[in-house]
Amino acid sequence: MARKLAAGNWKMNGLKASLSEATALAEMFPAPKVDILLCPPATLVAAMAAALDGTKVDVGGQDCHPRSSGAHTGDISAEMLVDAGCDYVILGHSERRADHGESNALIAQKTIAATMAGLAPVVCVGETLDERESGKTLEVIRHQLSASLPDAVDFDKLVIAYEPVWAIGTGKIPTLAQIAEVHDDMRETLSARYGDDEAGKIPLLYGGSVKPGNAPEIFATSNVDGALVGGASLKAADFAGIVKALE
Ligand code: G2H
Repeated sequence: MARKLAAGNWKMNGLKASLSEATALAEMFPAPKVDILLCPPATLVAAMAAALDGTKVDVGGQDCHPRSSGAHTGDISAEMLVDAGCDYVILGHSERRADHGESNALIAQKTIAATMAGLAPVVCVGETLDERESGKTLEVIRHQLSASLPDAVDFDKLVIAYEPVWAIGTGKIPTLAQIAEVHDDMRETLSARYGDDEAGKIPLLYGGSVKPGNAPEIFATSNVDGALVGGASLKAADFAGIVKALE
């Protein structure tokens, strides 16, 4: 049985003042029944980790470099995220695949780097609208899973997030049947590669326009173990509604 995880992705939003939303969230969940994660922009990672130290809300980065150190201007390594207080890192988000040309092979290297540093990688996959409309969704997701994940992963830490690109920040979400179809197929694909026991431990998150109002039905869908939430994770009150729906 996979653990349940409510993960917030603040993307390029949030200044120091926003840390009060993170601490307010932690105060609302002193003993949560599910795992809670916030991934702020890099400038806030260390400050948020310090502010949430001793609480039940974990902190993660939104990306890491595949190497541990070196001449890579503007980049951050998995070791640096650990040093700043992170437990997780989001990898291969569709915005990084699109904005930074990240390939499946690069994401696999980053997943290895994160795993070796002791971070829990949240590896994102998802089809575009064109791919969905041409009936290629499952083929695309299977390929992304196959090529973005290394053979050696830590099954107690690895998390997968399914985020249809066309549902991100648009207010549109797939039907529950479409979410179930992809999540069931992801579980089968992971089982075929890693074995039923190991694949069964991997939380499969849905992401894309998750809100407190639609969270309960999404969490009741087959093989959905949580959510990766963008816009609705910025305010503690909104994100708390999603966490409660998962509990
Ligand atoms: C999808 C999601 C967070 P939003 O990217 O990863 O964003 O919830 O704003 O659609």
